[in-house]
Amino acid sequence: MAGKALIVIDVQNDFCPGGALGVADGDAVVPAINALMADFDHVILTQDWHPADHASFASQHKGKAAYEEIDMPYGPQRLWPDHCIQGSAGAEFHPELYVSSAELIIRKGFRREIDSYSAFFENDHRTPTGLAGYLRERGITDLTLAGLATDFCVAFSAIDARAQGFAATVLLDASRGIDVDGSLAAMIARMREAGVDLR
Ligand code: VGL
Ligand code: ZN
Repeated sequence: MAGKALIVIDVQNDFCPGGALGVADGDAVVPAINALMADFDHVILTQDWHPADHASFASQHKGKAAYEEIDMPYGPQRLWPDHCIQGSAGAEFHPELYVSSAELIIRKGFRREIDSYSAFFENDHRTPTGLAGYLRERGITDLTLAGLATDFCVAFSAIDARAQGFAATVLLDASRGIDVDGSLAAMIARMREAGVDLR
């Protein structure tokens, strides 16, 4: 198991029911993910971590509403309700998640002008988070991903994992999607094309 890591994506209060960007049934992933942790030598968490004036927030764009898509210098960007603001209760991990099992917590989306869905690259698909280097240096080759949301941060992380040469499995039962404009089906198809093992 030395070469295998569990990557837990954004299991934070704001993505759980009642949160600012609550994913339906999002909190249901917590017991499944906690149980999985014991099977892995490496557990890594990601944490969406935005400044209060982040450019992915609809509130920063006059006349735009949440869930609309706009063009940013780095490409299309969907707009969201304000969520996962640095230091806020909404940005904290779900209180029942076994956070202490994690050897690394990777924060993303902390630069005002660019969003970051993937655990590997910001949304320009070029600026690395450092995760690939961390995994390579530690001899980790096989990734299992689960968390929130299936069709955004989980999917982009899994697709980038494949592009970076890692084996990637996504556990759909331990993930939940947002599903805006058919995004869940579209991203499941894109993951499959990228060689992600969907279970
Ligand atoms: C996410 C939308 C905005 C996610 C993060 O974790 O999937 N989705 N920020
Ligand atoms: Zn976000």
